Amino acid sequence: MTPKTLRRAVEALDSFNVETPSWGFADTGTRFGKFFQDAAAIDMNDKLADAGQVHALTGCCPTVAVHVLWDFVKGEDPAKVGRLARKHGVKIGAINPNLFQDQEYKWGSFGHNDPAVRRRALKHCYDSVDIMKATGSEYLSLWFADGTNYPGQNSIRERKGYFESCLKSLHNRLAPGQTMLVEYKPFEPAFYATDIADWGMALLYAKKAGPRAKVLVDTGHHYNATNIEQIVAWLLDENMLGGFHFNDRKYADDDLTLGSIDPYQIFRIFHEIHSYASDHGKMPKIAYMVDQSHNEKAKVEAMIQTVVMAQELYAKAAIVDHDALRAAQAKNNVIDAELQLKKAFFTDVTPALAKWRKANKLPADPLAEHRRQGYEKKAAADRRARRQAMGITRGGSFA
Ligand code: PSV
Ligand code: MN
Repeated sequence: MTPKTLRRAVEALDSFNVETPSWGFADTGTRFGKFFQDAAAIDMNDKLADAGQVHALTGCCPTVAVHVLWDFVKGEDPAKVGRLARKHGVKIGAINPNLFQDQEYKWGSFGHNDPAVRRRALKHCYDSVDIMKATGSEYLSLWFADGTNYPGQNSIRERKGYFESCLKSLHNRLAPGQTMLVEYKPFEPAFYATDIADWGMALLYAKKAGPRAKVLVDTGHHYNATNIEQIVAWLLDENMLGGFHFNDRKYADDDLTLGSIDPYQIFRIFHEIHSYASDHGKMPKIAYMVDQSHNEKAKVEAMIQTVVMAQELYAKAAIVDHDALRAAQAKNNVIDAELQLKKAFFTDVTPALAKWRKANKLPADPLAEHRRQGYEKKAAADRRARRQAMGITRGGSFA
C-alpha cells in the first residue's frame, strides 16, 4: 500500500461498524435440520456474552440486533436486556418484530385479509417501538414472511393496500430519531407471490409510509444474476438506503458467511457507497448488520470471520482511486475503468488492518486470539453443564 492508500483505508475503518445478530449465536440451522453445538448460546446472557466477545476482539461490533419474541421475556422490563448488553460491553441495536411465528399469521400479518390479525400484527410492532424506547434503539427492522403460495389464493392488490396502510400507521408511531427498515425477499416461505418481493416494492412501501422509512438490503435475498450494487447505487441516489443484512449465498437465503462465495460482490457494493461519499463529501448513514445463522461453523468464530472480512472489503473499497476512475470513464476507457476497481480489490490491505487494530489496542488477528483464549471450549463446557442441569435434551434421533 502507498502512504496515501494506507491513510485512506485506516480512516475508513475508523467509522465502520457492523451489528451482530443475537440469533446467530443460538441454535439455528436449515429448515431440514439443526446440528447442535455445545457452545451455542442458551439464553440472552449467553448471546450477549458472545456478541461482547466478537466486539472485544474486532472493535467494530458495538451493537447487537435482537428479535422480540426470541430475546425478550413477556412482561419483563426490556431495559433489563439493555443493561445486560452493557454488562457485556455492547448495546442493543435494531429491534426485529416477529410477525411470522405465531399460528395467527398462517395467512399473513400486515397482508392478512382479516383486520383483527392486521391489528394484532400492528400492536406487536407498536410494542416493539416501545422496546426501542426502553433500549435506546434507533432502528426497527421489518421483515415479513407474508405472501401467497398459489395463484388466485388472494387478491395481490388488496394485500398491497393492507401493507401500505399498516406500514403508514406504524411509521406514524415512530419518534423523530427512530427509523424503520423495510426488508425484501423474493421467495420463502411464500413461493408464489411474496408481498415484499424486491427492492422496488420495498422502496414504494417505504416512500408511501413516510420519511422515517428506508429500505434494508439483505445480500442473500436476491436471485443469482441480480446486480445488487446497482440496487445499492439507486437506493443511495434516492436517499432510501437504510441498512444491510450481510451474508453470502450460492443459491438463495443460504446464510453463508460474508464473502465466502463472492467477496468481489461485497467489494462492489462497498465501492458504490464510497463512490457516493466521494461525490457528496460525506458518508451516508447506513446500518450495517450481519444476518447469518450457522449450522456447521462454530458460531462465534463464524461471526469473527464475517466481521473481519467485512472490514477488509470495506478498506479495499475505500482505496479506489476515484479521480482515475472518473478519468477513464470520461474517455469510455472500459479496461482502465475496470482495472481501477480490480487494482483496489487485489491490494493487500493487511497493513491498514494491522495499523488500525494496533491503534485501537486490538489483537492483530482476532480469530487467532479468540482461539488462543479458548473461549469456545469454556463456553461449551459451561453451556453443556447448564443444559444438563436444566434437563435440556436436543436432537431428533429415534435411538
Ligand atoms: C428472513 O430470511 C431474514 O433475512 C429476516 O431478516 C429475519 O429477521 C432473519 O432472516 C432471521 O429469521
Ligand atoms: Mn435478513
